[in-house]
Amino acid sequence: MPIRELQTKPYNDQKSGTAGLRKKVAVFQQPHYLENFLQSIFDVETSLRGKTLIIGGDGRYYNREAIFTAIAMAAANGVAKVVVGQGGLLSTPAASHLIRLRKAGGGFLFTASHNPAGPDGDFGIKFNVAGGGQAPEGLTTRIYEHSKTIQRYRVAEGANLDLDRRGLQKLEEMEIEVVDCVEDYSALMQSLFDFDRIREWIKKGGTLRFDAMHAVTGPYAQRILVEQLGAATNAVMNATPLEDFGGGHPDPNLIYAKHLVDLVHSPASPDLAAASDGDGDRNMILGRGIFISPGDSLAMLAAHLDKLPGYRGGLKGLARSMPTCRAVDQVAKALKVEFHETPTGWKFFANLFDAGRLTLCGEESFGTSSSHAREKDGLWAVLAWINVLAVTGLSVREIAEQHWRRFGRHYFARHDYENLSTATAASVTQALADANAHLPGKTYGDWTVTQADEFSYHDPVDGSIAVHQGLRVVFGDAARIVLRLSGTGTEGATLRLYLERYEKLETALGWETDSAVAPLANAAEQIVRIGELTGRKAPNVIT
Ligand code: G16
Repeated sequence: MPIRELQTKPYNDQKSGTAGLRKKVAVFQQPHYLENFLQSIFDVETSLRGKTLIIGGDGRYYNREAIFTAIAMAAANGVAKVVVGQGGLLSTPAASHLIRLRKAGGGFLFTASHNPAGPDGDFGIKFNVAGGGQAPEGLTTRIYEHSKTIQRYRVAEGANLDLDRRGLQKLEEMEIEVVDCVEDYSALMQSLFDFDRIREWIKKGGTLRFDAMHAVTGPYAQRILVEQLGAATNAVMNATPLEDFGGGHPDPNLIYAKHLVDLVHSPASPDLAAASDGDGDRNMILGRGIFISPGDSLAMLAAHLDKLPGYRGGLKGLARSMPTCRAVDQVAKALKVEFHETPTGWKFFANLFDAGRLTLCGEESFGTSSSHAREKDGLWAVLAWINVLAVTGLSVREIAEQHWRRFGRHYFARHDYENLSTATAASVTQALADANAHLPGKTYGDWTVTQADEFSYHDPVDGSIAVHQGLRVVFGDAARIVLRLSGTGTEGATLRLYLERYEKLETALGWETDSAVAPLANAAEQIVRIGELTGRKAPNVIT
């Protein structure tokens, strides 16, 4: 099996977004497209030579082909060992954990997250570095620059690998270990949560429903929730990962997991219902008759985390991405712990974790996680909630209501305008950027603008600065409007408008989110004129 050096030409479009390179499957299927990107990584991140590389994916269409290519290229580029999930499966948090556990030089995670899969769907790759987190911006920029000049790539030809057989295989000088995708991750969860207490809670009648949405978390949820914790066999739905995710859209939110919303509003509701996404890093939490928004989930977990075994030492710090509602800020203040507001993108939390300044963080895009990994972790959040229910003996609704009475309530909604032309999307952000200087002091309904600017982030650990991280119009603590461009879409541009309203009045705590944020949506329209500039009457998706 010779190692060959093959000629290639650059594609010039391999710039990583919020979480790696995401494109239509057909784009990845172009000759040498994947090879170019992988070779760019090997050429730039030379420290992978002689190290272990973790490889896995969410099981979507093209996963296996991509993994074979990545392994053959790793062998030709001096990687000492590849650890790959059986069948090519590894959830994103499990892969992040394996990178840390095996002290690997990095990992390739083949996923386009919650984006639909199949021949006409999306594919993607995240490159995670030693330490388990996503490659920082400086590194992805260097990889992109290199990909624009690449002329050749290296590959070991004629490999005959079996991804379904656990154990050791060899390719050239490189060792390949196929591992059970759940085992190490489940051991980590057992070290963080009180499995005995949860088992007892389930035995006494606590009920669960977890939707794996035919994506990667099926085997994880089946093993942990059903086999290890004793949940009923029907507690895990859609547990078999499929190449097209069963034709569904594994984005755990009020639109794509509406059946769970309907379930919790029916007499058949379990005590806790939850879902995760394509690669297992997102989560949605529901209780009987109630949906817990991601910002609330973060704040509520922060308030209860020290009751869970892995966190008894207390919290080192809390953080959220800028557009995420400010509920957790209140908890940080009450607990007197360090607090950080970062740009969108999980990679910004990694430095804080590594520096020991962060224990728990989250994002409005249904992401929550802790210092146990360097990625957000869907099943972790679900287990944390179950553990909180088991320890407190309260229901999801009781926990939420108790929290709102103590801290007040942040109503939050995100309006997405998808598939706009780049020029149209830019005209909207420009309109707000132009208006910003004149906004402070202006009044909209009950609210007066106290600050209007573009968010930039100064990393307190390495001193790097990230600019252009979203526009915000702040009405003191009472409300906020945020506008930014998505970095994960694969078709046209997506604008996200985030609306947040804070109420402390007891009478206001049971409002419907839609009506609570409606006056803010009107204010946003007056300020930014999205309808007029995009020609859209309404957003495509509201979550
Ligand atoms: C990725 C990132 C997240 C980010 C999300 C939304 O999530 O890992 O940190 O919050 O994208 O990004 P955007 O608003 O730019 O579309 P995932 O689950 O898609 O990997």
